[in-house]
Amino acid sequence: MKILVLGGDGFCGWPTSLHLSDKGHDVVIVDNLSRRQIDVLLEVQSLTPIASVTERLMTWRELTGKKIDFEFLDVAKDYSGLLTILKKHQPDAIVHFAEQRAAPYSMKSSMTKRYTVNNNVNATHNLLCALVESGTDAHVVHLGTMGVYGYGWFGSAPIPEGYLSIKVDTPEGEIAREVLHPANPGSVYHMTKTLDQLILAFYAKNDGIRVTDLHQGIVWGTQTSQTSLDEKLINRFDYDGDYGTVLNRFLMQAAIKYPLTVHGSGGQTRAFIHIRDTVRCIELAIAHPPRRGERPVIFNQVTEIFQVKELANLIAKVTGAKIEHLPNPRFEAAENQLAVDNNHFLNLGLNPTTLSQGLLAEVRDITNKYAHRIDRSKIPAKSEWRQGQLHNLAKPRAKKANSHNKAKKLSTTTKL
Ligand code: NAD
Ligand code: USQ
Repeated sequence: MKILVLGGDGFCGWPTSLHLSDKGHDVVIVDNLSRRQIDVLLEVQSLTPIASVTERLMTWRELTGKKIDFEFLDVAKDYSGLLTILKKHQPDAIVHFAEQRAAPYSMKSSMTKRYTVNNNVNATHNLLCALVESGTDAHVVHLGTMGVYGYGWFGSAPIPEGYLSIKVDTPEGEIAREVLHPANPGSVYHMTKTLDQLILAFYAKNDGIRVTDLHQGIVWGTQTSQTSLDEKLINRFDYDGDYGTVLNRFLMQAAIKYPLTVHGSGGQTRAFIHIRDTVRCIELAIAHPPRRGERPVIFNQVTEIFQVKELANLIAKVTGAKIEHLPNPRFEAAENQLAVDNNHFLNLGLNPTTLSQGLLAEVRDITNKYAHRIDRSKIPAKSEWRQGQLHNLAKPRAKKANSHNKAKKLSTTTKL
C-alpha cells in the first residue's frame, strides 16, 4: 500500500513509519518539523539523541534497502501544498499524527492555546477537505485520545469504543440508539481531539470518507525493533515538564535519583500502551478499513490501566527511587475510576507488551544509558491550568508537615 504518515517525524510517527516500511508498504512522511522547533523554543531536547530527518531516512535506506520519502509541509497552513501531495502520491491510507499533542503545552499561555487549536483543528479539516477536492479515496487513520471521554463517567463501567448505547423515552415508545460518547476534555489539547471527532464524523457522513479514529492512551517506552537497529534511528523520548508523559518521566527521574513527581494524591487513573503496540495497532487499523459510507470506526488503543501513585510505587520498588507528592498544576479529578473496552484490537490479534515485560529494558537501555543528557531544570511541570494555581496550592502546603496530609488537602481542592 502507498501510505502517507502525517507527523511521521514524531514520537509515534517515526516508529510507525519504519514499521510500515518494514512490512513492505510504500511510506511517505509529511511533517513540518514543528515538534523539533518547539524543543528549540523550550530550550530542551529529547533524552535520546535524535538524528536529523535526512540522516534518519538515509540510515534506514542503507540498513534495509527500503526508501521512505519525505515531504516538508505544514498540513494546517499549506492547503494547496497538501492537495499537490495527495495528487502526486495517491495514497491508499493516511495516518494522521500531525497535531500538537501536549496538554501542559496547550495550557501554557494564550499563544499556545491558540496555536494548539489552530494547528490541530485546521490540520484535520484541511486533510478531509483536500481528500474531497482531490477525489482521493484514502482510508484516514486518525490518532485521537482516551482523554476525549474524560476518564470514566460511569463508575466501574468500561468506556465503550467510541459510541454509547442510549435509550430515550418518546411519545411513540422507547427508542434505542448509539451516539458518539459524550465529550469531556480536560485541556485545550484534549478539546481539539473532541472537535476532530465531529469533523471526522461529518466528512464520513457527507462525503463517504473512510475513517478510523484511534482513542489512544498514554504511550510509554521508546524503541521498536526497527528504531533499535542503529542509534541514528533511535526514537525521541520527551522528559520535560511540558512534553514528558508520566511513566517515561518517572523512569527518567529514577535514573538520576530525582524524586518521582506525583501530582497531588496520585489517584489519577489513566490508560497506557507501549510504543511497540502503538505501531502494531496502526498496522492492524490500516488492514481493516471501514466501508465507504460507514460512520467512523473508533478503537480504544490501550492495553493497561494504572493509577499514577501505583506507577510511582512500582518504579520506586524496582529502582529505589523516592516519591514526592507535589501540588498539581492541572485542574483534574484527584481520583478517578477507569475501565476501558479494548476488545477491537485484542480480537484483531494484538498481543500487548505489559509494563512488567518492558520496564526493566527501558531502564537499562534508555534512561540509565542517556541519563547524562538530562537537564534537571527542565523537569518541573510549571504549566498551570488556572492562573496562580500553584501559588494558591502552595499556601496550605506550608502548614502541613507530611506529604500524606498534603495530598489529602489537594484532593479536596482539585476535585472536579
Ligand atoms: P509528536 O509531537 O512527537 O509528533 C507529532 C508530529 O507531527 C511532529 O513530528 C510534528 O512536527 C508534526 N506536526 C505537528 N503539526 C503539524 C502540522 N501542522 N503539519 C505537519 N506536521 C505537523 O507527538 P506524538 O506523541 O507522536 O503524537 C502523535 C499523535 O498521537 C498526536 O496526534 C497525539 O495527539 C496522539 N497521541 C499521542 C499520545 C502519546 O502519549 N504520545 C497518546 C495518545 C494520542
Ligand atoms: N502526572 C504526574 N506527574 C508527572 C506528570 C504527569 O502525576 O510528572 C499526572 C498528570 O497530572 C495526569 C497524568 O499523570 O494526571 C497523565 O499525564 P501525562 O502527561 O502522562 O498525560 P496527558 O497529559 O493526559 O497526555 C498524554 C499525551 C497526549 C495523549 C494523552 C492520552 O501527551 O498526547 O492524548 O496522554 S490520555 O491521557 O489517555 O488522554
